[in-house]
Amino acid sequence: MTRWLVISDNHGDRDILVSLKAALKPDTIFHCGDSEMTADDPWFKGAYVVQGNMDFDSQLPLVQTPTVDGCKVLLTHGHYDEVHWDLTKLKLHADQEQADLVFFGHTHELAAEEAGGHVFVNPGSISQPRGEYRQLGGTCALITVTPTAWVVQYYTRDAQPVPELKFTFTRNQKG
Ligand SMILES: [Mn+2]
Repeated sequence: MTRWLVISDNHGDRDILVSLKAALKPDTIFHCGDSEMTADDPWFKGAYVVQGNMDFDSQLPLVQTPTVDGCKVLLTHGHYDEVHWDLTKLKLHADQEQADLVFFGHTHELAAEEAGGHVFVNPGSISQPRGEYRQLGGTCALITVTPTAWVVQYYTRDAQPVPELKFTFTRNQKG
């Protein structure tokens, strides 16, 4: 069982990344972009991170597709997949990559759903939230990976779990 932190769109608010890493102690970190930090920032050491539309360090990759703990992940900010519109393009991208999990940001609205054999997680913006849950003041997602499930639990900036924002997805058993 491992715990992954998925976080996005802190827009230069580096302090919140530091405090959440310390509080949640994740095994692996995925940053979905718009950090407004540079690729060599020590906070990113050991983390998977991509470039958002507000990131100008070309050392940051646009897409990452690592296999972590036996799960194929598609990590992307989402602006090139036009996620502001709907998830049509992102779903095609996920099909192409045969991704189990897709982590994206850009909309600043949290979302967790299964579609077409992929689990899509938008952690929301930790610093500039929009949409239905913006009153939480910013969110990230902590995913507990077990052999049979991904449990997505959203957290607030003060590292408190939001009870109604917990989603369990059964892992496809691929032989
Ligand atoms: Mn953003």
